[in-house]
Amino acid sequence: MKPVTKRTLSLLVGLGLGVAVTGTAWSQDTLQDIMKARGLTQKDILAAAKTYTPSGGRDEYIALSSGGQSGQMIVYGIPSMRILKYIGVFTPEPWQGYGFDEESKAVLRQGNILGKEINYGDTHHPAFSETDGDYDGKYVFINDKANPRVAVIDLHDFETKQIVVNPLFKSEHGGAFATPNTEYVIEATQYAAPYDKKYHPLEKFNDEYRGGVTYWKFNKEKGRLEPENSFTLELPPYSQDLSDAGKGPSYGWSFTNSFCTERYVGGIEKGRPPYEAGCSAKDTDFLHVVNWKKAAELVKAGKGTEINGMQVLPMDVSIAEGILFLIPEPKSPHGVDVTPDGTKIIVNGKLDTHMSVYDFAKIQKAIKDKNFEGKDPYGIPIIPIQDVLHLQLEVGLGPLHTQFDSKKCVAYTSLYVDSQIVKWDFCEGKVLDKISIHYNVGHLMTMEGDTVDPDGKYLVSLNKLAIDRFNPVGPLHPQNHQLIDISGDKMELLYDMPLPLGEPHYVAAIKADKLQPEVRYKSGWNSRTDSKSEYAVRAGREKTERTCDDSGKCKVEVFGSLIRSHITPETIEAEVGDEVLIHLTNLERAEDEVHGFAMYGHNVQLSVEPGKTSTARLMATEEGVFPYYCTEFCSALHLEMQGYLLVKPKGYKATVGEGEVGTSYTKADYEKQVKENIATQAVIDEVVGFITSHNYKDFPTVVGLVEDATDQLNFAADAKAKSEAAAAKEDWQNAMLWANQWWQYQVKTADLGLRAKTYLEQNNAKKIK
Ligand code: RUQ
Ligand code: CUA
Repeated sequence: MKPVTKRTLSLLVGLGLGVAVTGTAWSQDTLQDIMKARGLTQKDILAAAKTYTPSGGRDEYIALSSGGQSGQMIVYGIPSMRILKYIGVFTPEPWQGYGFDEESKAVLRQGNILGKEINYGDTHHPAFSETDGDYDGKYVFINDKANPRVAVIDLHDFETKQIVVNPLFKSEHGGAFATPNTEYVIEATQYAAPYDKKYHPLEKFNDEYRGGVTYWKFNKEKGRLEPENSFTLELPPYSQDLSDAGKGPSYGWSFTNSFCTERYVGGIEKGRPPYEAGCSAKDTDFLHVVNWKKAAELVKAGKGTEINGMQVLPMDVSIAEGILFLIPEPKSPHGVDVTPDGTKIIVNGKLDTHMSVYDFAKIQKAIKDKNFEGKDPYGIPIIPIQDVLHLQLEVGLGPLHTQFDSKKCVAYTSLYVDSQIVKWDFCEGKVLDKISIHYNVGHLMTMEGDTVDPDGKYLVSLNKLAIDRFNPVGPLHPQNHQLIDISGDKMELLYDMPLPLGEPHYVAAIKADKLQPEVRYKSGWNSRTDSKSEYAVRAGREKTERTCDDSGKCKVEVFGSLIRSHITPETIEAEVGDEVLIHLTNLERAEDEVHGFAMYGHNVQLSVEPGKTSTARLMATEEGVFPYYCTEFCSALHLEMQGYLLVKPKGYKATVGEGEVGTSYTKADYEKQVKENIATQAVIDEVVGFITSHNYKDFPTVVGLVEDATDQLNFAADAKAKSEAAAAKEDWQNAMLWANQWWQYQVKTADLGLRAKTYLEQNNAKKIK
């Protein structure tokens, strides 16, 4: 194999040269020159070394970020801060075909509200599924504030699998939070509203408007939320906010804070002071303390009331059964966070400069002793704050959210107004360090920082304002995720990453090795239901059917395939008025090759990853010619991966003869092509010889490539036979075209074979014969 030998040789030479170049290009002088030219300090270089990930390198953590009002999620690596993927969740995402193929539409449309298609979401808080309070790498949940919904994303393929609509709430901010074994995913209301869908005047706010917290039951085996096994705790019309689930000693309990417990109703049009004044008049609001384990048992025992199909535990039941309590918390707090050991609950002041650390054991004692200072207007017992506080500590202006370090008692809190992160000790009540960020930090996140076992190492500050940090791109600025090294005593700012997709509220990071995403689907797979697609097709079994019902309505149904580099079928014929269903299965078995499918004028765009079956549905309302093609540059012949949908007028009778299309070919053309094919076959044989003489079966990637190559080689044999049959009839036109097709398959075989060979060489495959 000459070309390959040459390549291998040049690779070796390249490596040798690489060493030599390393010696000079990065010598002291050169580095200093670059530092000087770019105005970099020693500290900058150190920060760069901590984040720079050489080509091919991997990140230690994978972050899943809310995409804010883009309704998507953002996946990026830490410490490199390289964006890896956007995941369509509540919003159509054409690259992934999300909201364009019928399979994903079925998921997106689960999120319809009042019969209306909702095509965006205001995503806030991603939550990883947990086992024993630690991330297990299986699922991630995300909520939608604008239209109270929760979505499930499966981490085996990073696709959205389910959307559930809260049937009671009209607004929701405090979701999604998982309980320690993902028994439930917690979602709390924000702006109170009546549970029913009727008109109720604002004057009836106290009596007919309600807050609440929903516990969505999660089925871990199926990977789906179960609305029928979920329940909601009815709560007063306070603006419930974030929640956190207890763990360790506080397992079975959850904590939800609130603001606007004044139950203020604005109306500046009527001369009333605005919401912001009326909602922050009191000095304290309420932390809701809920025994969710007992609540679930009560619902099971039939103590709930069904409203809009959901089990609701009325307030009087929760009060009588002793599962719901309130504790005052300083003025309009924001996040509530349970410490990793589950003994303390930390409330962030927002309009108060203090952090309030509550002691769970003291809360339990107060409940046991019935030590209440009174009741709220709905009869919920109020636990006196001074009896359950561990401590309060002044940390700065606008504390919003807290995350934890691997070091015991160490927490980090975002200070929105000060634009700082404060590191502090929640056991002793000491400020340890502060660092300025740019600017207006909302959430912050440490590695696995809300689990029972935080990793420390890095912190990401999610800043709302990126003004002056990046090249200007108009009045709408990106957000700024700043990476901070927290491994030492002092926090060190390492990197600024602009995030140009909505306002990401929260992000959670998981150790990368906990994720084992698949590289391809089982053949003929509906990825949204995670089951075999009824429309899957095997190679050579592609077909198109046109059927009409008694009313004369016709349907064209294509069971087609995609494989380098053609779409089967290459022509689809329909008549005006037909419904056209195009099911496409990607037959590639190697890891990489996704094919797309786009068509003129019909809003069709599929992403068909290896093994996947996707369906495009369209109505042929107009006659015409509609080219379609593959949208991924999948091989050298990708541009030729094309075809036509021909929509004929109704009852169209062919009047034009078949005719000759394109160029004519001669016997000489055919013979020239055959000669080339024979030479190509020699190359293939050599590559095959190399692969089969090595232990390629030990490499799943290579096995996939070999399977795909074998497919192509079989297609080549078929085309060869057709070309020879045509040549026997001296039909040089078809003989030449089929000979060329035979060569196309050979090229694809060779391409796959060479990739397999390179892989074997790079991974030190052993010679076996
Ligand atoms: S919130 S910036 Cu939507 Cu989590 Cu606090
Ligand atoms: Cu498939 Cu381009």
